[in-house]
Amino acid sequence: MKATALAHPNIALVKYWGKRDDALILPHQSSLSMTLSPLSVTTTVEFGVATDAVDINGHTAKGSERERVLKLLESVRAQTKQALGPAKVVSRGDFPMAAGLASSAAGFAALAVAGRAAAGLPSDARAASILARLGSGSACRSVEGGFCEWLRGERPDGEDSYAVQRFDAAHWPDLRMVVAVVDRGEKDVKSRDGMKQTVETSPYYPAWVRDAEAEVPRAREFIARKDLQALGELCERNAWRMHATSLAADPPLCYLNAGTLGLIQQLREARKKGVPVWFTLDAGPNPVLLTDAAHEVAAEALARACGALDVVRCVPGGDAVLKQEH
Ligand code: 2P0
Repeated sequence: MKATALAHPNIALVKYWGKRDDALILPHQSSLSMTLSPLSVTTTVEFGVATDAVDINGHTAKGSERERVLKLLESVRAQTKQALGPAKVVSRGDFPMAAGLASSAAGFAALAVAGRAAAGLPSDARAASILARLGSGSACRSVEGGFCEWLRGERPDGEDSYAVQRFDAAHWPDLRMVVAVVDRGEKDVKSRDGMKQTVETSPYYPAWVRDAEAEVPRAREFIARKDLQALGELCERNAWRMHATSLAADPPLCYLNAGTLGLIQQLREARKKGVPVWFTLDAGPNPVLLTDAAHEVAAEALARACGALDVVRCVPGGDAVLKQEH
C-alpha cells in the first residue's frame, strides 16, 4: 500500500499550448519533449492512512494544489477493486529553487507511477501517462525518458491522449539543454490560465494548432538523425510561434523580458562565430539553450555574460522509476 517513485522534468521542443477539454486536460495539438536529468522529483504514496495528507517540499499542500493531487489519486482508486482508504503523499524536488523550470511535470509523473504501484496496479507506461496527464498536461511526457511525444488523441474520454517514447536517453547522449535563469520571479499568469486566455481570444490560435501538429513529425525526424541545427531552428520557431499566439491574446500575454531578448540576440551572434546553440522558451522569461556536449561550457558562459543569475546544465534523462521501500 506504499510506493515511492522518482521522475525527471521535461522541456518541450514542440510545445503544448491550449486545451480542448479543461477537466480531462486534453490538448488541441500533439507535442514533443526531452526528459531532463539530473533534476528530479521523488514522491511517496501510502494508502490506508487515517486522513488524506499532501506534503510538497515540506509544506502542507492546500487549495487547488491539494485538489489536483487528490483528484489524480481518485482516478487510481477507480481503477482498483479494493478499498484503498485515504492517502498520504510526500513529494520532494531536488530542483534548485532557481532552476526556472516548473517541477509539476516531474511531480505528477512521480505521483502517477507511485500511486499505481501503491494501489497494486501493474507497471504500465501508457496508463501512468494518462494518469499523470490528469494532474498536469506536460506531466504525461515525464513518465518515460529520452524523447517523448504526447499524442493529442481524438476520443472525448482521453484514453488515446498520452505520451509515447520515440527515442530513449541513450539515443543522443551528446545533446545538452542549458537552463539560463534570467529572472527568478514568479510569473504573473500561470500556464494554465495563459493558455486558456490564448485559446479563447487569440486570432492566431488556429494557425498555432495546425503548425505545431505539423512540426512534431519533423522534430522526430531531426532527432532520429541527430541533426542539431535543424532541431535547434525548429525549436526556436516553435517557441516564437507559441509566444506570438500568446502576444496576440486579449489582453496580451508577454512572458519575455529584456533579459530574455538580450540573451536571444547574443545566441545569433554566437552562431555566426560557429557556436551551435539555439533556444527554446516556456511560458516564462528563462531561455533553455539547446547545444551539444562540446559547447555546453560555452553556452553557460554566454548565458552568464548576458546576466543569467543561475545556469543548470541538463542531459537526456531516463524513465520514471520505482524506488525500493525500506
Ligand atoms: C509544454 N508548457 O509543452 C508547455 C510549453 C508551458 C509552455 O506544458 O494546465 O503545467 O497543468 O496542463 O502542463 C505548462 O503547462 O499545464 C506547459 P496544465 P502545464 O511544456
